[in-house]
Amino acid sequence: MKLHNADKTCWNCPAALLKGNVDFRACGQSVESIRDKIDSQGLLIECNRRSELGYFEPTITFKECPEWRPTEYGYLLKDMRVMILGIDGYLGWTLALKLGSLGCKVSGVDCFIRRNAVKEKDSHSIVPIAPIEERIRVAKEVLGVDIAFREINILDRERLGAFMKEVLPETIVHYGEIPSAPYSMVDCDHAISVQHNNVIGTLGVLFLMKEIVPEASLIKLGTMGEYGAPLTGRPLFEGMFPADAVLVWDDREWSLGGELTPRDPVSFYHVSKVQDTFNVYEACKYWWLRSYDVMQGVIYGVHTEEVSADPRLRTRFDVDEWFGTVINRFVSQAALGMPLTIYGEGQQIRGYIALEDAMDCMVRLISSPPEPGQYDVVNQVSGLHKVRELAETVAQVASEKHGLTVEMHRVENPRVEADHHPLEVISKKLPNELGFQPDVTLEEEINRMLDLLVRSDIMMRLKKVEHVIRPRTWWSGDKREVETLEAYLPGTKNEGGYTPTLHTGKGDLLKSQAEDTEEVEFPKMTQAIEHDG
Ligand code: USQ
Repeated sequence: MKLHNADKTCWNCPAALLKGNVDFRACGQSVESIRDKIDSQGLLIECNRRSELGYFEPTITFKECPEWRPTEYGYLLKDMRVMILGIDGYLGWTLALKLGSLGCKVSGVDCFIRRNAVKEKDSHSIVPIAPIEERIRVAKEVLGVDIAFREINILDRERLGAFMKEVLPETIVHYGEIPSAPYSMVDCDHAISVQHNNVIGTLGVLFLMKEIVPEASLIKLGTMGEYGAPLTGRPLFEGMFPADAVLVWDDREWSLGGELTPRDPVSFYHVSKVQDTFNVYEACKYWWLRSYDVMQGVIYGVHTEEVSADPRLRTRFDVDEWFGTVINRFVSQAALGMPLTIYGEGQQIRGYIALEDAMDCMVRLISSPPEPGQYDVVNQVSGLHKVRELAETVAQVASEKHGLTVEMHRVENPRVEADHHPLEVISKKLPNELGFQPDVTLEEEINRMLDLLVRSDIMMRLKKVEHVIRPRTWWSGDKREVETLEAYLPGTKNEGGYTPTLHTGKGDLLKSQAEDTEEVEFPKMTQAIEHDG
């Protein structure tokens, strides 16, 4: 199988020093006009990894370049220096271990906002996590992975900038945000702290990248929640309208191709992500930074090969009303014997993705940097589900695999969100352009979570946070526990109704793979570890 990024060239490589000859970041020209110029006059660059090449044309492909090596995620730059902002979090830690195992040079910062905000809720990670120094030590011991860590708040630009200068990252993964809709709706102070940390933090990162590592790519975590769920049923494209989209009004017609699509966020937290979108988009335009903005579906699960390799390597797992995402919460409610809290009618549809699949997507994005000046968006989802259906699936797995009896509670919805609504999502770039195929089924991951949660030591930790699971944070500002509207047993409701559509273009993917049968051998994981250590 041909790897998805085999034909990308120096043009996409963070080691290419484009500014050596033409500083087109400052010239205000479009990518197209620059490309024309390159085609007609030629463009010479330097490579900061292969100085022996001197000045040359940026036409060497990843497949041809010895600095890029094949992996199951595509060609990956050898020893790629990746900095993770928010490395102590649910996603940051998991990705650090995966990248380290693949031979990347991983660095990261965190200021433990997440640990502290969960404490504020009188909760803790259900899966115990050690202090970061200990986690890093175990990562070295078990996986042979080195992680360079600094305790830095991303708002502290001086210290973050100094660390960037020291590491010179070739990719920056930005997970360093406060990731909770309910937390941002607690009161004015919480809303301000979420927006300040997320929006101002990201803006500062963009300025630092411009100054210190303009060739690095920024993989920025957004959320599918930026789009909302338009009641018209308009498809949720990947950030921008496709070339053939048109606006028709008053007997006239305009192309919408390439314009950012409308956003309709569902909390002050989601608004912070929308604001980030615009700031990142502008930075790519003004300074030729390059970024993938990742519109991730609601994440769930506990497993990747690396975090499951040793109990001390596990990532955090939250189930409280602020930081627990819905599937993780339902599974823990089932394990505890608590009724599952379905908000409102439970007909809300969202995009979801398992932790392991999300990490797979991230490695692919890291391995395939955008071009200078390119702002691109991917919708990172593997399935669309109604909340009520999720509850049914959790109940089914809990009963069949663990003999648990589960009860459903439809409760008052503390949020302001549409209940019955259509949803059509486009998610084609990851499968078609980056070779991603989801590997984890909902049932499989629910089962893995239950296996972990029913262990006596974990169950003890879960029981301690029982009192913070049922929601009491209302979008109205009220603070009172939601009331049950209806209690019922799984399998007793007639589902039916609207079926959402997820366009992945898998058919196209299978076709293009069938056409290209080149064989590639992947280096073994242990080789990568040896290489790193
Ligand atoms: N819901 C229930 N019962 C619950 C919890 C949630 O019915 O006990 C419903 C909500 O009303 C909502 C849906 O489930 O319609 C999803 O809720 P969620 O809290 O799992 O996800 P959401 O708020 O949409 O976004 C969440 C976090 C946000 C984070 C995002 C992570 O609030 O902080 O960024 O998931 S990501 O996975 O990247 O989208």
